[in-house]
Amino acid sequence: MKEAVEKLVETACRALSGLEEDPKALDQARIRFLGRKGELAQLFKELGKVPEEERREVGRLLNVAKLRLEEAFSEAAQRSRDVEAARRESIDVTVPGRRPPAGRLHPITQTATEVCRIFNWLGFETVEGPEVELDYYNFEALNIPKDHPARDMQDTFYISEEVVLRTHTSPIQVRTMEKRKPPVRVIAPGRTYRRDSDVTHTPMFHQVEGLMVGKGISFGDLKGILTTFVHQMFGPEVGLRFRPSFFPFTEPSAEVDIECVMCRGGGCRVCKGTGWLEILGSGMVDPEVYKYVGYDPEEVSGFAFGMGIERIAMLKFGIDDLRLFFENDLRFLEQF
Ligand code: 2NM
Repeated sequence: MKEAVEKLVETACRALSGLEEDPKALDQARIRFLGRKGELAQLFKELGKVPEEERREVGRLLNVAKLRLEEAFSEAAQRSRDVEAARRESIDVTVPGRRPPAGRLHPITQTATEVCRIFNWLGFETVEGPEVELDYYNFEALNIPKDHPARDMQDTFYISEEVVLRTHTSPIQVRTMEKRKPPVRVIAPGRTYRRDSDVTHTPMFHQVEGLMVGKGISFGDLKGILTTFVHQMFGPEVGLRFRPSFFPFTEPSAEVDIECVMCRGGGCRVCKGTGWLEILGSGMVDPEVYKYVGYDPEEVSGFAFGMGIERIAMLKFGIDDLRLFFENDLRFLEQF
């Protein structure tokens, strides 16, 4: 009897191998060995004929054999399902691939890049400079007098008596003029810093400034270049106006307003009912500045301008809160 049990397990295991390719044969083999009238059930029936003293031991062996066979068949059935699934699986090469998650440029970077792209197209070269700047380049050489409010500790981050965080990107233009002989045509983007923090001001913000100096450059050139810029940036239908202003480093100076991009000039909350939005400052470079950089004001003339990138980006994308640019909330940034 013991030999019969062992033999049954052996035969069943041998019969099983290779059957995963053939689910029907596997099912038949399961019925043959484990079925209600199968070979194992037959042996259980014969347990009654086993002599009393061996019956316990043979019974135990039969139960072990049953567990082993059930396990072997259940594993074979799983292998059979795996083979079937693998057979079914085929690759549709026409299905579009999954996109790997990709980052993007910050809206401020996008806007600064777009402004520079337009001026590059107009022949301006992009130049950069240090954010930690000498008082000389940030104020002195720009004709900003010692008692000017911009120089106040209240408005400027001082590193030391002579060193500041630049409050505008104009020092880049001064450094450029110092290094190069006219004609120069440059655009200077970058971070700028002022001790200011409220709903409409952040202590760090971005500017792009431009400079064009050479023989016979006039206020007409300033108007032409800035008009072309506005039409490229906001659309050819957008009107603009030049309004007299004052900067220590330009004379005459003008601020440029564009028709409100929200209400198209009709008057709304964004333009405070005026129909106009201020977008940049400009002017003819003051002869005083040329003295600092070794240019002869009798020989050359030129214009300069500056704009805040956050403001341009808010108008271009219709954003009403400056602080969104600095929170780095992906729900905001993913929209650009
Ligand atoms: C502005 C407005 C007007 C400006 C002037 C210069 C330099 F260096 F040539 F003198 N750079 N940038 C300038 C002129 C900047 O920003 C509102």
